[in-house]
Formats: sequence, C-alpha cells, structure tokens
Amino acid sequence: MKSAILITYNREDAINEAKGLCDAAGYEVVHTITQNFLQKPKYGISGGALEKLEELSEKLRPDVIVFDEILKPHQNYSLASVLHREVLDREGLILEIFESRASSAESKLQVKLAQLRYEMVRAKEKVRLSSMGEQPGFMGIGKFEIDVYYNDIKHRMQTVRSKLEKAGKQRDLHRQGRKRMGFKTISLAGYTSSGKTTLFNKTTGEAKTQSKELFTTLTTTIRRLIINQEPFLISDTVGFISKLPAYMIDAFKSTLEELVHTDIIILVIDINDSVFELKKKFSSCMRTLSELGVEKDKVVYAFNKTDLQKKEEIQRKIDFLNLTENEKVISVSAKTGENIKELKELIKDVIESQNSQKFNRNSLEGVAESFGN
Ligand SMILES: Nc1nc2c(ncn2[C@@H]2O[C@H](COP(=O)(O)OP(=O)(O)O)[C@@H](O)[C@H]2O)c(=O)[nH]1
Ligand SMILES: [Mg+2]
Repeated sequence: MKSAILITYNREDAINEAKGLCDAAGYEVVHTITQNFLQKPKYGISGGALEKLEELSEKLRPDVIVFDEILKPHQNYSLASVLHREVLDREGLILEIFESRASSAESKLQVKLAQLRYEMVRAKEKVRLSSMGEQPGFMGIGKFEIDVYYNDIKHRMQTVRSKLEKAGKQRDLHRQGRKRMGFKTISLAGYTSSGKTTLFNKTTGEAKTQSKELFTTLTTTIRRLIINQEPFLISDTVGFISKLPAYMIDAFKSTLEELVHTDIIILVIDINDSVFELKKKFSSCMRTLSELGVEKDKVVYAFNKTDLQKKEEIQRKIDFLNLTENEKVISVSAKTGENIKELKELIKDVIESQNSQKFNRNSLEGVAESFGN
C-alpha cells in the first residue's frame, strides 16, 4: 500500500472523511496535519505549517502528500517543489478513487471526462498566468505549448463525449451478463467513513487486519455471502462524498450504476453524526438513489456505530429522519457485530417478499393474458 501524509481541516468529520478517501484510493495515512484554514495564497497553508510539513516529509518519505482542499496549479507546483513529493489535492484524490472503481465502459468514460475537465481548469490557469507575464515559463512550459495543451484537452473531451453517446447502448449487454450469474446481489451504499467496508468485512467474515482489508476491497469489491444456505453476492460501492464538485457528479453516479440492478441496497448511515449532518447526508443519498431510478422498497437502512451511542439517542436520531412504517430499518455495529445476524434476517425477509411479489405479478400477468386472448 502506498503511503500519504494528509493535510486536512481541524474538524472530526473532515478528518474522518479525508482518511476514508485516502483509504478508498489505496493510501495509508502515516501522519495527519490539521489546519483551520487551507486556502492561503502561495502554499495553501501558512509558512509555519509548511516548515513542519517539510520536516515530516523528509522523515517519513511518503509516496504522496494529500491536500484536502482544491489547489491552484501554482500552489500545487510550489508545494511539490518545496516538499519533493507528489502533491494530490482533494479533487485529484477523488478522481483516483473513481478511476479505480469505474467498471463499465460508460463509467470509465465519465471518469475520463471528469479528469479532462480537471486538467482543463488547470490549463486555463496556466494560460492566464503566462498571458499576464506573471510567471514566464511557468512549470517549464511557455505560452505556445500551453495553448497546444489546452486545445488538445478540448479535443479529447469531444472525443470522450461522442464515445459516451455510443456507450449507452453497451450498458444493456453488461446488465445481462450480471443476470446470467444467477445470484441475488446486495450492495452497500452510504457516505465515506459511515462503515461500509467494516460491515462488508463483518458480514462476509473476513479476519485480516483492517488496513489490508481496505486495500483488498479496492481490487475485490465483490464477495460471496451466505444467508440461510443461499449464496448472495455483496459489493462495496464508492462512497458518497461531501462537497462533491458539480462536474464530478455524472462520474460518481455512473460508478453507482450497479445500484439500479442490485436486489438489495444496504444504506449505511453513521449514527454518530450530528442530527444536522445526518439529515443532510440522508437527503442527499435519497435524492441520488431516486435520480438513479432505484426502487425504494429494496433499500434497507442500517444505522451503524451503535456502540458509540446510547439507545435513546439512536432512536431519537432515527425518528428525526421521519422514515415511514414501511421502511426497513435496523441499527447495527459493524465493529462489535451487534445486530448483524438480525440484519441478515432482514435481508432474507426482503428477498422473500420480493420473490412473492414477483410470483404474484407473474400470476396476475398470466391471468390478464388468458383473459386478453
Ligand atoms: N465505533 C465504531 N466504529 C466503526 C464502526 N464501523 C466502522 N467504524 C469505523 O469507522 C471508520 C470508517 O469505516 P469504513 O468501514 O472504512 O467506512 P467506509 O468509508 O464507509 O468504507 C473506520 O475507522 C472504522 O473502524 C462501528 O460500528 N463502530
Ligand atoms: Mg470503504
């Protein structure tokens, strides 16, 4: 696993999320530096913090420095020159995660488009700087080369867009492949650091150390899970990310495409979040699921990390989300294993009711047909 020094905001939720993003991208965080402000002009951070970072970078020799904010190209360049390390900003990190997780032809193209867009913004900044004569030969490139580079990105974006139009048709082939395997599928969804991977490991009974597990989930995000002697395939999806830039939304959604075809979605919700965060994240998840065209009755809501909260507090938070009587709700601890057995039973019940519904629908169709003729 590659190593990273992480620079993020001085807030627990920001730290947890940034660490979660590093994990998902396959970086082990060897040190975390927190700051109240990450948008200082030259390096993003203050001179004092930079000195400390320089020392740490020299000592720990990480593969990358992850900067949990958007960096302008000149900031990235300045940081990398001082630290002699590759610097990955927040958007660059998110794009790496999407790239490693995109599986269908369509999602690969969506991610490519987002990557080009990311480069485009940076190329524009270079053009602007060089035309102001502010930094002649900035990053070793002159005005002419930047123009060529910029036009090349534009051209490549057009190519990807036209490929995307065609890729839509291939999607159906992909879907059929899945069906043929004959397994019922379960997908884990939810925000980064809500506990999807921990739950994935707990339900499938893996016993490796966590960092290794996190790494293996990058390559093998699908495992077999047996409930009542029936085999299922369970998969760990890309997590929702707070403050996702608008231009990345299509790429993100396309990596979630499997949620449309899966039989059960376990929406993992971190009960440890504040009521405000909980509500905000919950509505964002629900909005995205509905935009993807997911049927609501296959969603199981798993309120996770119950080991960190009192029973009354957990209930208060669940009540706050106004879930109706019909929704399938369960509180679990992926860490201690509390209610995992009950979660599996709930899954089994949902599958059974789906089967009987399908049976009813089929028999009704049969009746309609015989009457029609
Ligand atoms: N206390 C507690 N911590 C948990 C639980 N589930 C996950 N975590 C921790 O929450 C963090 C994020 O978990 P992870 O499974 O990587 O989240 P993911 O980003 O959704 O895959 C890790 O530090 C886990 O150890 C839980 O039930 N209880
Ligand atoms: Mg995970």
